Amino acid sequence: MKTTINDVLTVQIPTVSDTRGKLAVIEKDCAPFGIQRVYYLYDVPSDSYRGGHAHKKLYQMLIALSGSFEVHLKDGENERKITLNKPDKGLLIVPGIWREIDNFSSGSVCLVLASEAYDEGDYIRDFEDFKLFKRT
Ligand code: T46
Repeated sequence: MKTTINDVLTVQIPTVSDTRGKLAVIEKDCAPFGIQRVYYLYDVPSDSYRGGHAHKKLYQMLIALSGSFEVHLKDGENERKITLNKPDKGLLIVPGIWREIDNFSSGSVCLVLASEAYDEGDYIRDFEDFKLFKRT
């Protein structure tokens, strides 16, 4: 699969702001895939390590609803680290990208919008298998 870390985009989530606070809206221009699933990580210990896998078909958008964490991306050739720390910033991760998530701040919440229902068969959880997948 030919996707690279340069295909991973940081997206500005449109936000309506007034004296009562802020309201962020995600519609299809912002998350350019049909959202089939929403889940979130919370109560994450600061030394926790999550991810450590890639997906074959799944598109996802990660949002730091609260606090911050780091997302380490690999495409088999290059690496990139992105810190998510704003609820109006989404990270659009395309299929075929290895991700590891760590350095969670206290109370952080990672919201994930996903293009498919949960399917363990879509995961590549071994990095050597991932490198093989990228060569095909
Ligand atoms: C990703 C990062 C950001 C389910 O039963 N349904 C689900 O929708 C998901 C996502 C997970 N699970 C089960 C599978 C495992 O037994 O929950 C357990 C923990 O899943 P996992 O170890 O994959 O969790 P993370 O935080 O390492 O990864 C998750 C997503 O799986 C993954 O797609 O990109 O969050």
